[in-house]
Amino acid sequence: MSAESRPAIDGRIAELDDGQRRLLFDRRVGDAGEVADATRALLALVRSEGDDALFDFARRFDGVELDALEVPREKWGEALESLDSEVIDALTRAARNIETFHRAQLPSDVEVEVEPGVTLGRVFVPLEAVGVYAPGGRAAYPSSVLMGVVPARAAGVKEIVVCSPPGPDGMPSPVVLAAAAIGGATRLFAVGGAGAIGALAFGTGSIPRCAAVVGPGNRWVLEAKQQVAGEVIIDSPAGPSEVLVVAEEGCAQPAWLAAELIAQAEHDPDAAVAFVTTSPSLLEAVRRELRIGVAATPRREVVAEALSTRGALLLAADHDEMMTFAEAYAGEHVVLCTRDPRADRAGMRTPGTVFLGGASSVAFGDYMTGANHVLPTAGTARSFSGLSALDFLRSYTWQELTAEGAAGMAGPVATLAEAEGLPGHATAARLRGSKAGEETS
Ligand code: HSO
Ligand code: ZN
Repeated sequence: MSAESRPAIDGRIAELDDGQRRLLFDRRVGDAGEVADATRALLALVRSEGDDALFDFARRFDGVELDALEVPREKWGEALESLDSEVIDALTRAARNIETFHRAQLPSDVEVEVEPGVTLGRVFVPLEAVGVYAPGGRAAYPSSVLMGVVPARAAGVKEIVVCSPPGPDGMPSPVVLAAAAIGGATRLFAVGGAGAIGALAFGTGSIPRCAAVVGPGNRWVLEAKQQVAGEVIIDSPAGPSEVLVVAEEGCAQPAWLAAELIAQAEHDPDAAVAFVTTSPSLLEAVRRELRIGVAATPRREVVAEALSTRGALLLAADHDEMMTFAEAYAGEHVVLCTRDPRADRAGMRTPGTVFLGGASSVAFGDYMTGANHVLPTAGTARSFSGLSALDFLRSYTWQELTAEGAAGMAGPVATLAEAEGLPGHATAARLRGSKAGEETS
């Protein structure tokens, strides 16, 4: 095998050593030590100086002198016109599917009478304003803009604010503008980095304060999101992309399986891609296809680096060992090309998202199926879920007691209140518990 496509790990699961297990299961990258202090200082400036700080950051970090932070509507229109109509059509179709799937997930309100005369409810309401961050440069993925904006719209959020760094012309990239327009964003600002996260979380003279801030970004953006997390909702920590392909003999073509690994590896030299099978001959075939695919891809450097740093080709002793590994891996994307992918899926609790069967490439989900591609990585899928319309809703409860309900509860409530040494509570309950009119006259 050429050095280019050799994965960091290639062998039997049972024979993995401690270092290899750590590489597979501890996939956090970097540590934000020195970034944290710098970010804290930037956020403090946004909080104290608002827009002035943002104009200053544009000068310092983006090298542009901005006249205004907000990008006017006519510029969104110009961006739409500048793009290939096939790109517009594809984005529009993606937005429609995201909307359909996310609307279908909206929770229902609850109303239940827990005791006679005691009725409780829980209602869901959309957040007032939501911020979606879109990175600039090569990471300016219009698909990710849709993944933040459309679910917010599906949840009923009125103000959907996109922030993205200005290019040399003072404008975010046209694909970001177009995706914001197609997705249904309401306002757009040429503001990037930690400054944008602070502006969305705290509000400034021109940027509305948002109750949730989502979207991918570089280390400063991620750190800034962590630092504002106590004040606003943020999406789950999404690091470098990852995929675990789980396959059995005869269930998918080796070239398709290798293509899944290459596709996610091309995102990032830190991407984590792994393949696990019970079949030695399938393993060998995928090894060969990987070699061919890596040699052919224009993004060879990124792919080869990802493979040699965190890539793994693994042989499981049996189906059980294979699925136990998949569960422990807690991958952002899990592809199940097994004899009964639905049954295997039903046994899993830790994936970010699962693709069932050979035709179901992650690429479809990355762009167009309508499921969200903002997903927990680095094993955080054990605790976190992918982005959904739920992230843009909050709920509150309501409680209604009739005279009968109050009469039934007053005694025991007074008992508990007195046991806690809170006589005021006991009185408030007893007053309602006595017969109507007796206490009011
Ligand atoms: N696979 C990425 C999402 C993406 N893919 C955007 C293409 N564009 C999330 O891990
Ligand atoms: Zn992708």
